[in-house]
Amino acid sequence: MTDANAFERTSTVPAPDFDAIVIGAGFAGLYALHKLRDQMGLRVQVFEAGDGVGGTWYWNQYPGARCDIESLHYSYSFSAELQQDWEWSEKYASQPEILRYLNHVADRFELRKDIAFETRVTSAVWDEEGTRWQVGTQDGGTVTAQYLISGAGNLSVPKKPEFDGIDDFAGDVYLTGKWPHEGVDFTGKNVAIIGTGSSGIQAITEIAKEAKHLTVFQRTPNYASPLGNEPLNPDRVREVKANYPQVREDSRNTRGGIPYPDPLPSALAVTPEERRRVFDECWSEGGFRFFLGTFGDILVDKAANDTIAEYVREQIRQRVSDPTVAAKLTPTDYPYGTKRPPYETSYYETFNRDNVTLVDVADAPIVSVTETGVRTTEAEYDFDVIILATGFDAMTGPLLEMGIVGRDGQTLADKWADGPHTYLGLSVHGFPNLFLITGPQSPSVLYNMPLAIEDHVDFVADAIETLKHGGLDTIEPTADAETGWVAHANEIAQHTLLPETDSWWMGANIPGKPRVCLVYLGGADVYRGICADVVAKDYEGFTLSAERERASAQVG
Ligand code: NA7
Repeated sequence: MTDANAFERTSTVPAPDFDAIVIGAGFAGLYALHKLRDQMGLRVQVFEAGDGVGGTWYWNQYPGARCDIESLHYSYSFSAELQQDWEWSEKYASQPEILRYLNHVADRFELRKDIAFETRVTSAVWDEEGTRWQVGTQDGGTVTAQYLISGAGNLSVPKKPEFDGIDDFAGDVYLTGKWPHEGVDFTGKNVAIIGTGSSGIQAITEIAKEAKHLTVFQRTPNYASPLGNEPLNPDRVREVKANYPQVREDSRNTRGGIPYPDPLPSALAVTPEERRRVFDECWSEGGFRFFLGTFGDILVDKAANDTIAEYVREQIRQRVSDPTVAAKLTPTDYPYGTKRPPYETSYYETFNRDNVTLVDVADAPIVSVTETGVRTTEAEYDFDVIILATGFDAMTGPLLEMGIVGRDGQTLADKWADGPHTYLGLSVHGFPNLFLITGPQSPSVLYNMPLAIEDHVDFVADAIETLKHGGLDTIEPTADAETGWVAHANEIAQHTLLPETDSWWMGANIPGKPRVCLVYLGGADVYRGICADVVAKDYEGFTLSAERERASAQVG
């Protein structure tokens, strides 16, 4: 049963083609389709640019790709049966295993039939009279829907290669974020990789084992800490599965959506011995424990941050045999955790291998790619293969690529010319019935993504249900609510150490991109409380109205 039929009986304006169009078939799009179609009876169409489901995990098939939140937590919670049935093999699942999981979800909930694959959305224009979105796709088609839900992802538009001459290179060029699905054989090859963020660090460790020689071009060293991956302990799996509802609730009540104990308040309030004990414990636990679990002031107090930064530096120096290489790999000029921390497995030891060379391009930048390799201001290098692990136009990139146009012909690109303006990181004034799943200025990438996604999709579903029950058809944040949210998100960011560091969190990895914190830093638990309060106060900050009814009354 859909509300379209009911609408047709009372209106002279024909119903839109769909109740909702969902963009993307990754974690967000798959759950949005299931929720809206199977639990609410809406007519939903998903558009997906790839030829399979998986989103991030479909595109990022580079060697070494894996999640860095424990698989038992980095998974959907919406189906008790699914979370009981699915068996993860490792503490942190590899990309192929996560992709298998998402394919299983697509099959299990019969999602594929409503997904148009290899169909990229190229325009989405709000039709004021029809009170609907007109969505155009690459193949020239146009369909309409009352609601437009972006599940296009936060890290789905790779940064454009910014090296002159890259098209002249005679060998092969690969982007980690658009890796060939048939894989790449590096045996006997002279390989270059540019970039040492999370993707680069994962790829370097694996490719070094296969390539004849691997040259790593590093502009900024990172504070990587151990992932601590291992086969999943069956006792641990049994324990989590026996308590999953509680585990999920506990997760949602933490800052990052992972059920780790709270950090101690301050690194400066304990003795150096106690501090080291805490760092040692979290370092050996692995993964996000080290970022989230030590002390509550490391991201707000430079002196506190210095203690954890120095701890990581010490670890790097111990693990890299050549002191000159160790020094290059050691970050010194920005605080720990102000770039998204990567997690590693033998990354630093990789630089002890004879077939790996580190080239520091901070002082001698890459000038161009030549026919045979890479030229820096100091030297020329020859390669068979160049890999770009240079990151993404994160958070806003995917949304600004889709040609979204709201009321009065205003483009999202114009509206966001100085950075994103959202309410709750989920909606935009002037763009009614548009929902951004894990959009900019929501906790998004700092909240365990599958849970962040479920929360947002559930919020959207409740909002649609509320409209339906009230005989209403549009929801849009007020200009004031949006201004207030942007100010609130920015104010929280200003109280942290993040704004000073060049990172993709700040939009500072893309030349010309406005420097604004793209992530809500108040914590997932706080954010969830705010959203619940908004709903409890009858969608405070939103205007809910019956625009289509008004339009058809005018037509009539
Ligand atoms: P990141 O974290 O943005 O890392 C990109 C890396 O590429 C980083 O080391 C950059 O150095 C480097 N880079 C980018 N452009 C250049 C140029 N022009 N020259 C040299 N080096 C360059 O992207 P990832 O894909 O690794 O990770 C993204 C997220 O995916 C990650 O944070 C997780 O959330 C999952 P820079 O630091 O800018 O000096």
